[in-house]
Amino acid sequence: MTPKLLDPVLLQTDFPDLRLHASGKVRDVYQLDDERLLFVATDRISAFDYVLATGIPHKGRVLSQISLFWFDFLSDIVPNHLITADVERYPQALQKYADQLRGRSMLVRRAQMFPVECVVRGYISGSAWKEYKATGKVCGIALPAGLRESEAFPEPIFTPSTKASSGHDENISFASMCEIVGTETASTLRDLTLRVYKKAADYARQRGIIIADTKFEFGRTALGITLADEVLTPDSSRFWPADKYAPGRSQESYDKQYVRDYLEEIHWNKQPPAPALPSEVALRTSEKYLDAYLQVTGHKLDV
Ligand code: Q0T
Repeated sequence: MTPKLLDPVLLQTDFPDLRLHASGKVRDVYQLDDERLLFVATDRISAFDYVLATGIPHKGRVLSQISLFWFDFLSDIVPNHLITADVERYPQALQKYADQLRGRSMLVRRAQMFPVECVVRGYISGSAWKEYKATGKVCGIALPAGLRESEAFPEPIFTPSTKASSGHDENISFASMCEIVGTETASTLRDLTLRVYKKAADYARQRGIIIADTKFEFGRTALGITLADEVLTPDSSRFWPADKYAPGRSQESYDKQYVRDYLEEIHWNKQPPAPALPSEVALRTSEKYLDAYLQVTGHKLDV
């Protein structure tokens, strides 16, 4: 076994002279100028809504490289915000941070973001399963009776959401989305979301991964409606290993199952501060992320 314990883990970016644009649970976004942002994926991991004290070796690189793969794979359907992920081509002012940035960052076009999350679901899980059990519908969409948990929908469904003031996503109807972004834009975003999901999910299924659902964010750039943010990663999607799939029960998460199992085992009350992970849990989780990269792309990520 390789000495993975010694692999450096990045929990916090440190770019004292850059202007922070947005900081998420696991990613930091910097504003370079009016046209360009720098996206940096750290090795942070969240579970049960909190960032844990322990990082996952290679996670930031895996997520960045998975997004890059999909941007290229989907570029015949929709333009995306990527300018380059080649650090040597970043502006001079970033070169002193090249070692921190390599493999885990992207220079992207700044977009006027639409204030909606474009969620598509091929399989019924999570909040959609709860809503279906209670009402027989998901986001106002009528569905056949008798669906079992984790079953495929007859067709993938578009279930947009907005960031509620609580910070949690709130599901909205397509009609509400039309009021927020306009009917024409809403229709275009829905159609793009479904086309992108179908192409990616068909491909992933052939490679042994079920993409149960995923979330896209779009914005407007000089290229028109542009796919932004991270794309079809385990953090923005539910990836299920196809060989373990069976409807009628919840599915194990491809990437975070060891982490969730550990946190349940220690009876963490799911209030801050979030605990650290034992190194074997972090290392097994790291291997799952590396596996996800291999399974999606067909290539090993250099470690
Ligand atoms: C954004 C302008 O990624 C986000 O937060 C994580 C820290 C959400 N977010 C995206 C933007 C993007 C993108 N992607 C873009 N291309 N242009 N803003 C802002 N916040």
